[in-house]
Parts: sequence; C-alpha cells; structure tokens
Amino acid sequence: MDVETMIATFEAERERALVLARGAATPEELEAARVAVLGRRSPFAEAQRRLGALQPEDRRRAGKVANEAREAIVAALATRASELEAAAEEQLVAADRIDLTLPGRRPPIGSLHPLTIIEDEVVEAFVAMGFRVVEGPEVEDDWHNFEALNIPADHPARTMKDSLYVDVPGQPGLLLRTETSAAQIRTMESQGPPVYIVSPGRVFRRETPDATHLPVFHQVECLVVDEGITFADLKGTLEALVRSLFGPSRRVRLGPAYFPFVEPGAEVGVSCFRCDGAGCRVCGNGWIELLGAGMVHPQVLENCGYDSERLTGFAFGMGIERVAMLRWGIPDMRLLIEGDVRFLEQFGGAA
Ligand code: 2NM
Repeated sequence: MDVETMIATFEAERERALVLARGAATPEELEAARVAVLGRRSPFAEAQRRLGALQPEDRRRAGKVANEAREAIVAALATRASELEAAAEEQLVAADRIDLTLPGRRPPIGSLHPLTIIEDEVVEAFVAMGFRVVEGPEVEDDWHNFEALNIPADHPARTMKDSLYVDVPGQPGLLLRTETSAAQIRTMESQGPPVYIVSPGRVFRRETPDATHLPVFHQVECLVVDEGITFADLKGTLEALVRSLFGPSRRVRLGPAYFPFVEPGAEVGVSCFRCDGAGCRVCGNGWIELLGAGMVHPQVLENCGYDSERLTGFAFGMGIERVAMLRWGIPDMRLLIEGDVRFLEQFGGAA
C-alpha cells in the first residue's frame, strides 16, 4: 500500500466515522461504530499498522493525517456519546415529570353513621343540662337487668322469648342486656344521690329483623334521682330534649303507660315536626309516640340502697333507631345496619 492510498484511507475512514457516529441512535450502535472505524480489524487500524513500513518522510506525513483523523473520529464519537446521554437523561426526566398544577387526589372522606349523629345529639343535649354519661357492660346478670328493675321472675320480658342468654359455665343467668337501665342500677349502687345521668348503648332482644325491629338496637336512657324531683321535672326535661332534637316549637304530651320500674309510667308523644300537629304522612294524627318514661319506682330506689321516703326520681328511655328514622324519613330500620355506602354517604353533611 503506497502512502497516497494510506492517506486516502485515513481520510475516507474519518468521513465514514463522522457519518456512522451521527447516525448512531443508541449507545450500543455508537459502540458498534467505534469498533467498525477504530477497532483492531478496521481499515484505519490496518492502514496504521502499515505506517512503519513507509519511508520516514512519508511516514511523518501519513502519520500526521492518521493522528488528525483519529482525533476527529474520537471527538465525533465523544460528541455523539454525550448527545445520546443527554437525550436519555431528558427522556428520564420527561417520564418522571410531576405536574405540580394537577389537583391533589382527595382521600374519600367518611361520614358519621346516622345512629352516631342522633346519639351524639341526644348525649350533647343532656351534657348541656349538666348530666353525666355512664356506660355499662353489654353482658349483664339477672339482678341488674331484671330483679333490681322490679321486673319479677314471672314477667314476660324474662322469658327466653324476649331475651338472649349467654351460656357461661359457672355463671348462670347471664344475658345480653335488654335495657341500658342496668348501667343506671350499677351507678346507683356505686354512688349516692343526687343522680343526673344518661346512658347510651346497645341493647339486645330476641327478635327477627323487620322494617321496625332489630335484635340489636341503640338506646339512650336518662335517670334523675334527687330530693324533691317531680313529674313536672320529667316533663321539662323531655321538652328540652325533643326541642333540641326536633326543633324549638315542639310540644310534649304524656299518656298513661306501664313499665315495672316506674310508677306512674308514661308514654311520651311529641308534636309532629313536619305538620306541627295537624296530621300528615309522618305522624298520622299530629303526634309521634317517641319514648317511655315515668317516676322511678320506690322499690327500684330501695333495691339500690336509696331511701325512697326522702328521694324521688324520674327516668326515660328512647330508641335511637326510631329517632333516626323519623328525622330522615328512613322507611326500614334494616337500612341502618346493612352498611350500604349508597345509604350511608347521604349523611356526610352532618359529619
Ligand atoms: C324506659 C321507660 C321508663 C328507666 C328506668 C330506669 C331506672 F334505672 F331508673 F330504673 N332507667 N330507665 C326507664 C323508665 C326506661 O324505657 C322505655
């Protein structure tokens, strides 16, 4: 190979290298281009190996061309390498880009259960009047659930038909409480008068669920025991309660009723919050029967060690499910326990 051919090779290879480098779309293609133009078996390397055989003058001239060509090739490869690197980096950044102007993802906000809303309102109304909240066990014994409440052994509420008994070896007569009154008996046993308490909680009856009954439901019961407590105090407290639940213009009426733990006993009606007593779809005749009440039976006071000659009291109990159904026009009590989100999310505003 003569010197002119060699020089032509170096220059041709330099041109080929620039085209290959610019055409490389990936680092792998670029490396392949480098091997093709500068690798040990490339025309460039082949021509370079032959430099030694040239005359000194030719060798210097061809060598200079070779060096310049190699520098240009190395520079073109390096330029392309950094272009590819920059492109890759840019792609990574683009793939990772965060749009700070996008609205955030809001976690779904839950809502209070309608029963919780009503229970909170009732408890809040009593706390505002200075009452204390007491809670008791859901598994009760015969004394607290029945005997102390003046429910005699032959009372129909005692039979298996109405109550759910719990079979605990060595502890006969345990049952799921049928009233939260049991918690109030416990309070009276553990403290003296005066008593101003309210006890919310779950109660249990042997019942098949339907539109107006559940085997597990919620009650709030109220108990006052003090010197000089009268039926008028009962009515005033009931008025305060129904007005905070159903609005300031509600009226309360009392009619005769029987509960073993009170004498006299009363059923309590409230003037309809929808028609104000005229009669409508909600109430029928203008009044909604809401709860049971009465003056605490002297025997109940004595059962708790209270002096029934000196002390009098009133008590009443109310079902939370029934209040919720009235408030929101819920047609079936079972909706309150099914956990259907389409039902529950309608109470979000009150949460
Ligand atoms: C009611 C109706 C009438 C009541 C009685 C007592 C206690 F503990 F004093 F005996 N607590 N709650 C009572 C009275 C409950 O529910 C319909």
